[in-house]
Parts: sequence; C-alpha cells; structure tokens
Amino acid sequence: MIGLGRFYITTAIDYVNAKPHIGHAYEKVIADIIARWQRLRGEKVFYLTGTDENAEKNSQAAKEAGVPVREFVDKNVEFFKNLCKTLNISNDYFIRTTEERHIKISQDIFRKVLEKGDIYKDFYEGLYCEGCEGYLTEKDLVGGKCPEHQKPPKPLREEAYFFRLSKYNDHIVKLLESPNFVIPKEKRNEMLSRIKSDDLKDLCISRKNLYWGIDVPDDKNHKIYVWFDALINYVSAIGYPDGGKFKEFWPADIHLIGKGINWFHSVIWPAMLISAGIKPPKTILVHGYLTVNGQKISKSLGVQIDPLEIVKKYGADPVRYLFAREIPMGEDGDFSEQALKDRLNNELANDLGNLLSRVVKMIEKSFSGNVPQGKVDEKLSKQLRVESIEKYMDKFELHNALAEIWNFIRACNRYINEKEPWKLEGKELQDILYTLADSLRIISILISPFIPATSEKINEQLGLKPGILKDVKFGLLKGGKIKRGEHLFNKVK
Ligand code: ME8
Repeated sequence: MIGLGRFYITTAIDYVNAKPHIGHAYEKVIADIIARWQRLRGEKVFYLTGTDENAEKNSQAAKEAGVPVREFVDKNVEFFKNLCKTLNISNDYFIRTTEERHIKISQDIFRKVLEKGDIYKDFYEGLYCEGCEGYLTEKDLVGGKCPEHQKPPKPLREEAYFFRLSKYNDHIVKLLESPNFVIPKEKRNEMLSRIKSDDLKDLCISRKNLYWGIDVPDDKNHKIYVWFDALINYVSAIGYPDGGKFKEFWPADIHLIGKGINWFHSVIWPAMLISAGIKPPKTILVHGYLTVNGQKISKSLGVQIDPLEIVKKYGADPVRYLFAREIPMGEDGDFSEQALKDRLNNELANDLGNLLSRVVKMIEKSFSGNVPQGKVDEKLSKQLRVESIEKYMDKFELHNALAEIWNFIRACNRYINEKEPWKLEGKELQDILYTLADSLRIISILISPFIPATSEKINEQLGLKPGILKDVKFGLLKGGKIKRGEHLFNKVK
C-alpha cells in the first residue's frame, strides 16, 4: 500500500488559440486526482501540465485577432494558468513550449535523431489538417473532411524532413502489446489494428516558410513540426538529459491524454524516444471526450461552457467531483449543469455536508466541543472497504472509488439514524460520537484527492491535521477540539 517511489504524471499541453474549454478542465482535474492519490500513498510525485505554443493554429488565431502572435499566446496562457489555480490543480510545473530551455532541448533531440540516421530530407506531398496540426491520408477522411475537425485538409507539396517511423513498426507493435502500455484496452486495440492494417509510414516532421515555431537545427528555412516539439515537453520540462528531475522521474508513469491524440502518444512518441535513446513512458492513459448538454463542444456552434465561469458559480470541488464521479475513464461523458446541481445537492450537501454538521453539533452539545475518546463500533467501521477503493484507484476507476467512499458516508448517516444518539448519554454516547468523528477523519483523507478544499474544511472543523493513506485505520483519532464552521456546501436550485 505504501510506495516510496517516484511518480511522474503529465497531461497533454493545450493549444492556446482560444480560451480553455471544459475538456481541458476535465483532463487537468483527472490528472490532479491521480497525482494527489499517489502523494497520499506516500509517493514522491511530479505533476506536469502546460501549453503547446508553437502551433500554426495559435499563429492563425493571433492573425485573426490582429495581435502579434507572441503577445497573443502570452495573454492566452494566463487563462490556462488561471484555470489550474481556480480548479485547485497541484501541478509541480507549468511548461510553455516557447521557453528557451524547451526550444533548445527540442533541437537537441532533433539533432540526435538526425545523427542516428532516422531523419532524412525528401519531398512531402499530401494533405494537411490545420486543426490536427497533422498530415492525413485519404483513409483518414470522412466525406473528404477530417473527422475530428470537420474541415477538408489542404493539399501540400514541399521539401521536408522525415522521421523514419517505419523502422520502428515492430518495436511499437511489441510495446502496444505489452500490458498496461495503453489503458484502457479498447484504446490500445484501436492503435494496434491501425498499425496491423497498414504498416507505419515515415512521418513528415518539418514545415517550410512558417514564421512561427522552432527552427530545424542549422536550417532556418524549416520549422520543426509542432507535434515533434510538443511531445518533447514531457522530457524538456524535467531537464533532459542531465537534470536531476529527469534522472529522478523519467520514464513517466502516466501521460493522461484525450482519445483524439492517442496515435501521437502511443505510436509516434515512443518511436521518437527509442530513436533518441530514451526510455518510453510506462503508460498512456486515454480519456474520452466531454460533450456539453449532449452536444460536441464547438466554438462555431456556440456549444461550450467556460470552465472558469462554472467554477466561479459552483466552486471547484463540485466540478471536480462531477468529473470524477460521472464519467468512467476512457468513456465519453456529458457535462450538464443539471447533473452538477443534482450531485452537489444530493451527494455533497446532503450526504457529506449533513454528516459533518450533525456530528459537529452533537459533539458541541454533549461534550462542549471536545471530541470524546471511545471505542470504535466495528459494525460501522467494517463497512469501509479500503482495499476495494485502492483497487479501483489502481485501475483508474475513479468513479467506482468515489461510489465506494460514498457508500461509507451513507452508512455513517444511517448509523446516526439508527442509533439516535440524541437520546443517549454516557459511555454509549461517547463511543458513538468517537466512531463518527474517527470516520469523518478517515473520510476526509479518502476524499482529499478528489475534493481537496472540502477535506481541508472538514479537518478545520474537527481540529485535525491532514492525514495520508496509512492513517486510514480506525481508532487513531486522539481527542481534538471542534470548531464549527459554515456548511460544507450550499444547495442550489
Ligand atoms: O491536442 N473532452 O491540444 P488541445 C475532453 N496541443 N478532452 C478533450 C476534449 C473534449 N471535448 N477536446 C480535447 C492538443 N480534449 C495538443 C496536445 S500534447 C503533447 C499536445 C483533450 O488543446 C485533448 O484530447 O486540442 C487533449 O488531451 C487535451 O484536451 C488538449 O487538447
């Protein structure tokens, strides 16, 4: 149960051509829950997120806005940083791919792969989708359009650098076949069947005549293809090749990404790494897409929710809770304000909020706010199935872990209803209130990765210090002075 190891988790880095959407918020929150859970287990964690700034689409958007591109990205990055702050994201670093360090390391890796003989110059002729910042084949198109961006790709012919991706075909197949390289399995199978139906082709990794982007080393006429530089963020941010953090944390334990960019992470990235003599990451964890009220997020159709607004209105914890509780890992899910309100009112305010306020009030009334010592009621404590929560977390079934925690919260409420402590006194009452206070201490630990601010509020009201997973054992609570605070959650209409 207790790890003493290192745990490195990353999210994708976001394009800054527009403000963040709810999908960006979702990804950061899920990674944050996993990062916080690992810290709770006693691991030393490094959590990385950031922005993908060298993309042509950022420069296009700046042009449309009539703002110099650097100014434009500098301004938009703030929304993403602010999103992290607002959502209580515990990232250890926020990488921007316009950082000098990242530019240098991207060029170093390009050079390394070139020297290995895995990069060559040729002519590229094909279809380029600006939305994907990627080249498509006829096979990828649906009705002549990129299925992801609903736009026809542009034909392109230019001299370019190519990466010998084909050389790594068998290596990548083997990697994909190894257990847990891509989670969930269905997402792994998608990649495998794509490779098996059509062997890997070499990949064009430069663009000509672009103003914005990272120069190909020793060739200013070409910019490095944005995906080649973007993926490198995962190692540049921790100081590849000599930095202490790189030595400590690489290979990454988890790259958390959305399903649309699985190919880049499960196929292209490991091939780049192997070529550069760097170990591939351990796991690519793929999440599904969020819709808003059942519709695909679309700026042009006005289907979007500003995550910053929604957090301002409901608070970070209800939004975090909804993301983790509502959408099983790997599946698509819907974000609706109604679902958020329902979960906030029922599960957060009623189940958890009321449990705390009932217990706090009873301890105030009967023991002047001093938590009594007592004996834990095993009938209640047995209803907490910690091993099962841990198993769910190991499998990234966050929704099941939360359901399991909530089973226990409800069991505590039922326990109060059954025991009717307000009719009791003496030793019997002491034991019941001790059992409940100790249960709340444990609940506070278990919910802390999901809803950290709420966990802190519970600790404040119970006069507790934050605990870690090894403190999830009944009977550890030693006294304490209650400090009644506000309701954990206010119900909304
Ligand atoms: O793809 N629901 O950036 P991005 C959930 N810069 N997640 C979603 C989503 C949705 N509706 N739409 C997108 C990029 N995402 C690249 C990544 S990584 C080296 C470079 C996810 O801003 C998407 O799949 O378009 C990705 O994981 C993340 O949001 C950023 O998307």
